[in-house]
Amino acid sequence: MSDRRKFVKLSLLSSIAMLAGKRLFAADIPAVAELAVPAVKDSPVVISTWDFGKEANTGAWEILRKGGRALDAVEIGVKIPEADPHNQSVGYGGRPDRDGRVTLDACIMDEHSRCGSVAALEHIVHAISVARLVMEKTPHVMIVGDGALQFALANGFKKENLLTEKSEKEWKEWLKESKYAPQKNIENILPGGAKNHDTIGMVAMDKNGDLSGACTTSGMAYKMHGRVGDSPIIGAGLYVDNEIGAATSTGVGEEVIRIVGSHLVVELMRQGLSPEDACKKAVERIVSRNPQAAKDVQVGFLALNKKGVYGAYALQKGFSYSVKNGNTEETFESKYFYS
Ligand code: SD4
Repeated sequence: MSDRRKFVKLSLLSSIAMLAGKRLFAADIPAVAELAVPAVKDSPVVISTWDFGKEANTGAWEILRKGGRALDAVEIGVKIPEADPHNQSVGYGGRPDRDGRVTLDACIMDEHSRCGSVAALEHIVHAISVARLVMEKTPHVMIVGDGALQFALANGFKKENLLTEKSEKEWKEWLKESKYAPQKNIENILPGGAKNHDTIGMVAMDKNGDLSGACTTSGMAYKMHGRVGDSPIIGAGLYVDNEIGAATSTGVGEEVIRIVGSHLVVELMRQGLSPEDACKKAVERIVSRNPQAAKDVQVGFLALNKKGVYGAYALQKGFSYSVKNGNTEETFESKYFYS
């Protein structure tokens, strides 16, 4: 752990102790999972996948710092990369499937275990907001494909072309070989060597100590039409249990779905593991179940517990995550399994 990170962790633990009315000495610091404080009231925090999570966190923080709800924060936060045409893995500008169609997957979950999801949604920039409406306005959890589009249009969303010139050009280049070949930590090497990650997964805790999460993506570039990854699947790409913590994932969704990854991470935290250790165990589960595939792809988990402690772990080097709270705004490199 870097000195900076140790310092942040120590500051966080000191704040927890202060909130609990105790003075903290280095020798007294218990293992994070043993802390007896139920939630860090007044200490909001937001964490999200990858370096571009930093910008999304800034949006979320605007809600959190004013005492707003984590659910609103994560929705506002992930809408930033969704609207960014330069981000070619989320929302507008996302890379298409192999038929040249941009299809989006997204889900959202709140502190009451309410959740909503859309998959294979076309023509709507803010898939996350459609997912939230599924949660709030329907008796269902998940709506896919044409049904999701119809639902969005009926609720006032605008139909748009999400395929930008840049993404279209790259897709046409890809068509020359038409090779769907997930690569280590990159998932697909694109013409010109550009990287093809990634999804934004975000989890946050608000002033009241309540947790929510959101996850949104255009999925794996050049996937088969109709392919759905982990990101919109509650329990796979995202899970929130307001008593315990929240987790989200990124990388090759098929590997995450097989172990119902984010739910597994939360359940491991319930058993007392720290967020980082829970993420590590989930990664190890992927390796033990499918060692052949695990060697050649990237999966990263990110988790936040009810005490405001966060952590991550990935299969391969290269997974980063961004954190924002009252003390810090930083991007960290995750630890990883294959050195
Ligand atoms: C998916 N997990 O569709 C997403 C994509 C992703 O790195 O995160 N790529 O499988």
